[in-house]
Amino acid sequence: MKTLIIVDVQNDFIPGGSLAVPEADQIVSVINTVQPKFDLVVASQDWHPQNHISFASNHPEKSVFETIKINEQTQTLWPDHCVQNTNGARFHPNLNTAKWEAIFRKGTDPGIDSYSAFYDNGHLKSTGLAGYLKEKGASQLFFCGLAADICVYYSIFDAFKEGFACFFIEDASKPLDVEGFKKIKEEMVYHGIQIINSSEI
Ligand code: VGL
Ligand code: ZN
Repeated sequence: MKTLIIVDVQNDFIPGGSLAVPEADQIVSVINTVQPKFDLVVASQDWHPQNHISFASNHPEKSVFETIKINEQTQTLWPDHCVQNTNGARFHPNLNTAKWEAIFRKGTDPGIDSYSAFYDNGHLKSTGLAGYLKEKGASQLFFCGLAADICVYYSIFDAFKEGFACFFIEDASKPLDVEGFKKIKEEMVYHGIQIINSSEI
């Protein structure tokens, strides 16, 4: 069963948003084109409270994109983004949501960040996505969205560890850091995650 997981295609990650991913607007029509090819479509939504620990604005001595240590973990400090119930947290207005069966929200706990659609960054709490997909009988998971090198990447690796066959749809995703993403793609190939284009689905 082919399942599409659309990661964080939200206004704050689109050019003009507070944490814009270059060329992110270009993937919206690609995602809309591929959705009918799937048996199941779900999405994740970054959904932070204003006092979220990942916001540089909540650490007065620190600046945006600096890293800090929280409970032994490295945390990048981001501009405020995807604040619950704001326009920046909404999905891109042209994204077709008609086929989505469920939306999994993440990053809601003020004290811990959550890049993956499956688990928070400390792997302490699950969003329920893995159990949901298993109950639905999903076997092949296709990932797309934003940012390819952060939330898509963490989601794919969690899914891979859960035993799902994973595919990354390259032309339906964009990274924040194009250079750094080259290494991540090598890591994907090494682990048997297939990198494909939307035309191959
Ligand atoms: C993301 C940074 C912080 C993402 C979310 O969706 O890739 N990146 N929060
Ligand atoms: Zn976030």
